[in-house]
Amino acid sequence: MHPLSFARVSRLACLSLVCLALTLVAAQPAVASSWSGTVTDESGTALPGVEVTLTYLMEPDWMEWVTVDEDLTDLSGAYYVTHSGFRSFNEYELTFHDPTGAHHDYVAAVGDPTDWGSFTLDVIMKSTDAWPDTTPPVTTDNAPKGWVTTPEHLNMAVKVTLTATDDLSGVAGTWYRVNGGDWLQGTTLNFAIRADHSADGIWSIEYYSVDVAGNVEPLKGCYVRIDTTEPAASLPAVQYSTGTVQLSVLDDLSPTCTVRIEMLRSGMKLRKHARDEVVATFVVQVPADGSLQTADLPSDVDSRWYSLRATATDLAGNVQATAATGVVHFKR
Ligand SMILES: [Ca+2]
Ligand SMILES: [Ca+2]
Repeated sequence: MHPLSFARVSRLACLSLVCLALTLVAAQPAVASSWSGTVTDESGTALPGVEVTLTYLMEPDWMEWVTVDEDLTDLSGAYYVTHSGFRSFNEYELTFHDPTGAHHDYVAAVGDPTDWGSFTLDVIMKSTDAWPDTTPPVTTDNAPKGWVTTPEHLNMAVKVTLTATDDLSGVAGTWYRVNGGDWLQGTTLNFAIRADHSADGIWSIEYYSVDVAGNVEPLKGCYVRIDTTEPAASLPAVQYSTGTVQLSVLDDLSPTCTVRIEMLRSGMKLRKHARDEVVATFVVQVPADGSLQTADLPSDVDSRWYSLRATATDLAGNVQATAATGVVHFKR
């Protein structure tokens, strides 16, 4: 046997390192989720031949449910479904269908991308003969109760999840529509929030669910209100007053705004080197449609010139960043 040359040993060593690296890459576990368990009837008897389907509500086409894996339960009622890849989905569901029709379909709304790993889910499928189901499902929403504003939510989305439950036959599906549009089937709605304010608005959501027995839930509803735009108060440059000031406020979504008005002892008759000094502050609630409004001045201010600063706050809590300014000559 020939002794190995140094060059050949080096080449073999390099090759071994490459093989080792490839092995390490191959051994790296793919990002995957899997669900397994058994399907039985109410008496605990295994149900073979049940169709198990794993579906994802995909992004960016988040209206579309996509089947990613299917399995049939074996003789012991066991199933296994899995998915590998990235977390490019919003929500997933496991559905169980008994093709013999002897048992109600079962839908497990099992979660969102934060769930990632191996899960066990044992399912009891109820007999279609057991009880007549005359009660519709109950659906709830998790829409935010108040306004969604800037800045902490910018460039994100408000996600509303509809959760339906049904005691007997199980939920067959949930439908919703936004602002009276087309009815769509699904349980997840996303409302964008954009830094350029282009997604501001008020959306009304109507929804209902139907159970496997065909009972239809009465319509329910909720709102998503997104306002990332600050209101704008404005003042006439110069006004003469015997007890009131005029102002106007504009906001796209709030019908009224709160305006804080400061009166400063300065303005057109400002003494040289005198500093602005706030002598009175008052708050008024006015329509935010841009129309000219009149507010009473505090009763205890002296007759003289004042600078005015007005800052509006809309119903969502957005505050005008740059105060409106003007001057007023007040004389009783
Ligand atoms: Ca029912
Ligand atoms: Ca606003």
